[in-house]
Parts: sequence; structure tokens; C-alpha cells
Amino acid sequence: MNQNTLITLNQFISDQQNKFPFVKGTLSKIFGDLQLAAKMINRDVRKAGLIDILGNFGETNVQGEEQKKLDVISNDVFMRLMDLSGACVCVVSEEDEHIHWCPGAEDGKYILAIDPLDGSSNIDVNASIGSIFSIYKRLSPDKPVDHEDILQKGVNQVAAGYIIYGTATMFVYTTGSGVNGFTLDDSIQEFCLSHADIKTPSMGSIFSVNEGNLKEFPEGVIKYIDYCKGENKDEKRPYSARYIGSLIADFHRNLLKGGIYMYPGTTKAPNGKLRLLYECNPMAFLVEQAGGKAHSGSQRIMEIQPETFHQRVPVFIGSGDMVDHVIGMMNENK
Ligand code: P6P
Repeated sequence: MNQNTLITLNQFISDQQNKFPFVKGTLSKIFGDLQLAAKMINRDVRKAGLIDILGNFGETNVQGEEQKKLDVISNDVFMRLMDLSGACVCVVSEEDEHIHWCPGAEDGKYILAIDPLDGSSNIDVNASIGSIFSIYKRLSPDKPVDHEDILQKGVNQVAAGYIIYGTATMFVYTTGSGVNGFTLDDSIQEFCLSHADIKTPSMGSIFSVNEGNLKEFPEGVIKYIDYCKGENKDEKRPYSARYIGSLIADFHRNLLKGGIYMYPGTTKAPNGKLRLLYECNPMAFLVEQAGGKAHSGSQRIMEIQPETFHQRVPVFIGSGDMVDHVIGMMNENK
């Protein structure tokens, strides 16, 4: 790609759509709305310290987590835009216990799953946070949507991505033909292609995990973390421990530099913390498209058959060789 070429996200999506002459542009419309949501949330995140939207909303969400005001605002932005779009029949959100049915969109072709603002515990301390989305096609357009349409395996995703509100705001996504990253140019309010065809290194020297839970991890994970800390100059060990407490920030750094993010099951929470539909599956789609791997410890994340909307699964995601290594150690120490 000519480095002097400015390619906006809108242009990129339009070019991609032109490769499929028979498509009607509905998915492109959804991407337009996701992009607008990103810009609106970015605006609010960037001024959160200036107006009274910091702190807790005073309610808890279906996860039992205290809702930050920006969580609620972000969720509302996505829902309002999807309602206006009519392209999605419904939205599954981390912030809502029940499905959000988009009014008048009973014939909509797509289903959206979102984590409207992940890493919200970092909002008040100005660390990077983000929004995650996953898009499926309904299985049978000739009958009303039911749970079967919503609880699809990750391999059925037609698109997935995230927006990271960090030192720069980036829109990173895949539709199954590689991963591309777009950085928001505030001066023109356009996402511009900055990271074309992202590929993650097969091996890295960063491991991301909350070691506060170490004693509760499976034996194989404990041994792998100990391996990461061992001395071996040729293998660049000890690896660097990097854990921000914001999945998107840790994932994005590891995607570009190589590394592994782990949220294992523990004795108290055997299924870990992260949700399958709108955290693990979209990130798994992205990492596999970039050449990496995503595994639950028992199986490939995108092969898991979801049973409930807010289902949690353990997750080991990032550089393929590192994921293989920890899964191998888990299997040896069952
Ligand atoms: P812990 C944020 O709530 C989140 O879902 C991820 O973004 C993050 O990686 C993880 O939880 C942090 O969880 O238990 O380590 O604080």
C-alpha cells in the first residue's frame, strides 16, 4: 500500500463491498453506524473528566457489576443507532440481561452482540478502554428470530472488531479477509487506515494474566506462568508481565507485538470471567484472522456451542505458539 494514500474506513468498506456485487450494502450500513457510535463514545470518553459522567451509575448490570455512567451511555448509543438503522433484528449486550429487539426490524438480516464499554473499571483512572462487537447473520430469514439465531458458534460470525479509546482511538475489524486497523484523525473525524492486514507474531515475550488469582488456577497454567518467569536468554525469558485490566488494551498490544492473554477458570469461577458472545468470540475471530489462536483450555473458542447469552468461558488468546504451549501444559497436568 502506498504510504501516501489516505484510505478512510468508509472508503475501505465501500471497496470491500464492491468485491461482492450481489450484496445490498446492509452490512456496510451497520459498519457506518458502528463507526458513528465509536465517534460518539470517543467524544464522551475524552471529556469524561470534565463533566459529571464519571463514577458509578448507582445500578448493577446483569453481571452483578457496578455500572459506570459511561457504560450506560455507551450502551444507549449503540442501541439508539441500531434502532435507527433497521439492519439488525436484535442486539445482545453485556449491559442488558435480555435481548434488545430493534423496533420495526423484524426482517433485519443481522444480529449484533456488543460489549459497549469493556474495561470500565479503568474509566476513572484514564486507562485505555474499548467497545467490542460481533455480527452474525440470522439462520432463517423466513421465520421469527429465536435463541438458535443468537446462540451461534463463533465460526459463524460474519464480522467482528473493537474500538480502543487509548492514546489514539482505533477501529480494528475483520470480515474474514484479514484484520485492518484504522486510526481516528480528530481534525477530520475520519478513521484512516493505519494498520493494514495485521498479522500477530507466532511467538512473543509478553504474558498477560491477573496473578492475584494464581493459587486458584489449574496446575498447568501455574506451571506455564512459572515457565514464563524462568531464565533463558535464547528464548527471551523471563517474558514481560503486562496486565492493564482492560481486555482490549492487553489484546491490542499483544496482537501487534506478540504475546498471550489468559483469563483461566479458577476454583471459585471455573468458567473464568470473560463472556463468550461479545468478548471471547469476536477477539478469537480477530486473532485467528491475524494468524493467532484462541482456546478455552478444552477447545477452540470459536467452536464452542453457546448455551446462554452471557455465558463465560476461560480464554487463552494470542500468539499461536504460546497458546499451544499453555494448552499443552494444561493437558499434561490434568
Ligand atoms: P480482573 C474488564 O472488566 C474485563 O472484562 C477485561 O477487560 C479485563 O481484562 C478483565 O475483566 C479484568 O478482570 O478480574 O483481572 O480484574
